[in-house]
Amino acid sequence: MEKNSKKTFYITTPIYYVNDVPHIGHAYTTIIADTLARFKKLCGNEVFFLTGTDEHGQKIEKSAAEKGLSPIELADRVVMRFKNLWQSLNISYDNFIRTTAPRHEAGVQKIFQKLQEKGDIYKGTYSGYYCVSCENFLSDDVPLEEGGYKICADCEKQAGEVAEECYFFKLSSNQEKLLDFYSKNPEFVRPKTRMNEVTSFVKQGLKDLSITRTTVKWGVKVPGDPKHTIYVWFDALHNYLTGIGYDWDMELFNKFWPADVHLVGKDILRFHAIFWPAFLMAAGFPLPETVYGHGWWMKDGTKISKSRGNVLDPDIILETFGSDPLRYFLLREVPIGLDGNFSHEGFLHRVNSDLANDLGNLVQRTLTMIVNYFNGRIPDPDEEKEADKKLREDFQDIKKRAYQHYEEYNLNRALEEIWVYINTVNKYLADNEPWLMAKDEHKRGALARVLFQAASALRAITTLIFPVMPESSEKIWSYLGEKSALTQIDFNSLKFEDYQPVNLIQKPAPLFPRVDLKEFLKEESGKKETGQKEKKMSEVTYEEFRKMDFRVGKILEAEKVEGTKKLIKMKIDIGEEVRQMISGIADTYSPEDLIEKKVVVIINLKPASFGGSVRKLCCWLL
Ligand code: ME8
Repeated sequence: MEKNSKKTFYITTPIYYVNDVPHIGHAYTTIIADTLARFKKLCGNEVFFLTGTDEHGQKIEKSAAEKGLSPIELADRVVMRFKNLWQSLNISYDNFIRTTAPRHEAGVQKIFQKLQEKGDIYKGTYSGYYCVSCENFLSDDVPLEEGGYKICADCEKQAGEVAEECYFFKLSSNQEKLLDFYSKNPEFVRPKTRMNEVTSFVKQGLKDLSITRTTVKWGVKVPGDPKHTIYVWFDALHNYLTGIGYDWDMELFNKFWPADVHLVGKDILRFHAIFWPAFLMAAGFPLPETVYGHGWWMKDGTKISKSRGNVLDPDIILETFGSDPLRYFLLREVPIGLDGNFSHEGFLHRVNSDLANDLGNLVQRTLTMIVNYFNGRIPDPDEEKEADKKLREDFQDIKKRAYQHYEEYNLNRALEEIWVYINTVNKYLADNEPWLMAKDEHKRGALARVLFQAASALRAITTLIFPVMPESSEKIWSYLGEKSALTQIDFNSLKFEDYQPVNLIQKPAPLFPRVDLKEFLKEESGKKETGQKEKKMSEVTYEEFRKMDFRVGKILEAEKVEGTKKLIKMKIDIGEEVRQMISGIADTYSPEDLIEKKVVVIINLKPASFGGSVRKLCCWLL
């Protein structure tokens, strides 16, 4: 889509709730968005990729209280977990929006006021049933249970009755406009099957929507009537405007809005396909191109979710495999519109067969042979033969098909096609047997030809897989002796023939080590058990307690310890001296958040093996 005559592409993920830590489901949406953003960049688009966190509302208020924290303390902690996970997964977002950011809050208030002035918002009284877990009002036709509550169809939790004064948004008056818009823009909701779901819901009739609460304190205040807080979905959906500059950088905003695609799970499609365009129409904004509702990852037939208590922690997989195998698996295993079942067996099967065997072997043997037989630089190859020509021509064909699949968000199909080609190249090597050619002095030219073809194919493949597997692609790219950054390549003009025989090839390190299922499961359950044991702390005697020398200190400096995931090094003023200490808290705090904070420190803890005068720190932030 071209906006303001520039080729821009604006993609968003949902902003995730901060009531609990991220899981595979959140990782999935964000990986899809990252892959599409990277692909669009390779195709020469100017891309803006927005993600973030949804931090207001009753659900967060309640979770924070249960944990003995203020809502913002809980949000700060969980935001770090999200940001760390995105870093581990190589997520290349352009902005991370938090709904507690003042400029977001100001933008939401401005739009609220605008709608009020236009008469799209009015005051009334709401009474009905509210699901805190989904932050959603239940429709009247949901049956009332004996205990005086209703059951939310989405999360199967109890929804209690609420009756309070509130402001309503005139959703009902948008019904015909929405239906008209859907019929003129059949691509607005994708995959297509979900469009029917949305239209039939709207056709059943839309009631006005309560968009403020007086019993929820944790939220954006209604301008001029601060006893009301703005309904969390009204607040959250507007992140797609405030995250791209609305009300603080209108040039940026006008450049990228409307969004090309809001990527969401099918659980929140209705909020995005009904409420969101209605809010936008009322406020006079152009509407987004597409809302894509992807399927769910399930475990043993049940949706993976915090409320169902069956979440999978991506960190355990990431520690063993790094980011690319997880990115590859999630995108390769199922079409994004459908549900998928996550199993470790399925994951390891893919990693071992597609990555270690097919791609890993191709990289290893091609590059190792070039290093072993030609000291890393391929001499003048012989003239192309029929099989070489076919390998080259097949690539153009695969590239065209992969492009089409990426464009249509058929990521599993794109990978499937690319893997067919990877195996064509593996077969080309097996047919030509360069390892036998290497034994014959008269076949140096032929050997150079075959390895040159294989290296050219590998370079081309690397570009095709880059959006999905950025880390491995960049490694292969540098082993191939490429000087320019892979991100500088233009997908559309990429050719098989672009490879230069002058490059100096390096011997590759294994990219995807094979992992045995039994060993992995043993290791994984070990990690889980350790986590559980850590929670059940052993008791200390009074004598032991008395030995500890507690002091209150102030953090003067803080920085992440390079090469570690969790460690932060700090200088702490404890009165009589300034101590250097280390603590494994980087997944909860960022160094800049720690400066000037007060901490309780045990100053006589035995120094751990961090060297020098740095001690491990046992501390509690005050
Ligand atoms: O709904 N499979 O936040 P949330 C696939 N704050 N994707 C999954 C998934 C699963 N099992 N579980 C979660 C919210 N997701 C609101 C959004 S946007 C203005 C506000 C992904 O933390 C999927 O994208 O509950 C789903 O829509 C989202 O996480 C829900 O995240």
